[in-house]
Amino acid sequence: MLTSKLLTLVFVVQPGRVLLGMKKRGFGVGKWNGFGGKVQPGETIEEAARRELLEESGLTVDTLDKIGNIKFEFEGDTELMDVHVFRADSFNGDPTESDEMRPRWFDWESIPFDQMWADDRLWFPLMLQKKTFLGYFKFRGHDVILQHKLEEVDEL
Ligand code: 8OG
Repeated sequence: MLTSKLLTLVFVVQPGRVLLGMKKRGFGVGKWNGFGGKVQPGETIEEAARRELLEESGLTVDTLDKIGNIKFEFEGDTELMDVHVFRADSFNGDPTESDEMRPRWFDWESIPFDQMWADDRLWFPLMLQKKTFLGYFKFRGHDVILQHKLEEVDEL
């Protein structure tokens, strides 16, 4: 039977550029990604998203928009990762390196997909166009997508 783990993922987006962080340790080390992590007991998903964004990038935001939900299955693993994706179009503070992440702005034209999770190049265009989406990806190891579904939805 599959169990699932709730996670968050936040992208700070400005006209023409997006803030990514280089993951310095743990799951996804060496990849550029948004900011996020596990939802802790007693927290809402949005509270967790704000906490991780602050811990990993030093930023706070006034508004977080729910933009996607992606479920990841890893072959041979019974725990599904249920990732709630948010987007913020304005922020407070200066992006600051943390133990976990080294933040950097990327132009939309030069997003480093070769150094990101393989699924990201499929749904990033939707996220950048503010389209809401549902996704499912089954991985073999951390690089090979065995199966996937991705659909745009009116609301989450
Ligand atoms: O707490 P931890 O850093 O382990 O949380 C993992 C983070 O990685 C969390 O923000 C969710 C995110 N994440 C996955 N899989 C994928 C993926 O395939 N693409 C992207 N962009 N992020 C992912 O767990």
